[in-house]
Amino acid sequence: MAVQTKVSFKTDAKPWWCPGCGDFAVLAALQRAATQLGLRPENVVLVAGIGCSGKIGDYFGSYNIHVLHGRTMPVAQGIKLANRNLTVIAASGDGDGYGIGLNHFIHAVRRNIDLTYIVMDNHIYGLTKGQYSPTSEKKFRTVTSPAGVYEQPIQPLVLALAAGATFVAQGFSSNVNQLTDLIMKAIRHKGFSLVNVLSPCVTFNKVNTYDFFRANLVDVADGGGHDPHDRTAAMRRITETGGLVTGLLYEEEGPSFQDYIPGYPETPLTEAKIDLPTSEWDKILKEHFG
Ligand SMILES: Cc1ncc(C[n+]2csc(CCOP(=O)(O)OP(=O)(O)O)c2C)c(N)n1
Ligand code: SF4
Repeated sequence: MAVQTKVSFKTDAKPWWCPGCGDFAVLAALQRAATQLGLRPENVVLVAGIGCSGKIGDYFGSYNIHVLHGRTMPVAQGIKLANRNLTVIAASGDGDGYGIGLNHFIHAVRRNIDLTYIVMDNHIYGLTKGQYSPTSEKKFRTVTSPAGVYEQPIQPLVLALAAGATFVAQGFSSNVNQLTDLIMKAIRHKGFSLVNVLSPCVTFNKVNTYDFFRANLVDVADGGGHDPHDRTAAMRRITETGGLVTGLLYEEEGPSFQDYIPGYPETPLTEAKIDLPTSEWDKILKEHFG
């Protein structure tokens, strides 16, 4: 029997991110998590959105699809439904995931298909050079909010919990060990898992910096923590800390979407024999296209 050696999930591509960008740490944590879980590149798909964050797909050595802006969720869910044997991971920025992709995000959460969603949340649009995003704080001055943001920011962790999320965690780029652990737990979780990562944009966000997060973040265990199976307690903790809390905030075990599909556990769609006689195929074409 062939001995399988651990793989590093590295590629030859040279990261294009600005020196110091928080996304380097997210990549490192994801590579470590996949390696430590003993995953094989041929069984993993990374679905990346558009943004600096979306470049992660080029640097992570598995199958990778770089999809349209805001569309990681439909593609990731489709892949998992077609082939349950794959580990499906999606990666977005806060603009990609919580702006243009927000509607898909909410439905993916409540649908609870077994995949892991990593959102690199830098509170700004990095790729397009510094416009405010759905998670930008009020009064934050950017090129599109010269007098400061007027809008209330989205709180993605609470939003996910309100939509029925079964796994919600938050990491910080400066704590790769914790982030690796959270990603491993998220991948192991049976159902949809959200890992929001506070991942500083060192070029365009001079407010939510590494120093800002180091000074303001608390660990979920600080002060005794809360029961991670208690949705209301998790929401309270996030609200009380203004979202500045890292760790596993909520986890619920139970069936995921796929468990309800008749026949799904036996044969993945990609391996199912779907033979359609030409006569049937012609009939369908005629019915729909005349
Ligand atoms: C349909 C569409 N609208 C707008 C854009 C322009 N655009 C590209 S990336 C982006 C936002 C990037 O911000 P974020 O998702 O937070 O990622 P970051 O670059 O900060 O990692 C926008 C608006 C686009 N590529 N496609
Ligand atoms: S612009 Fe910001 S988010 Fe983009 S690579 Fe540079 S530091 Fe990272």
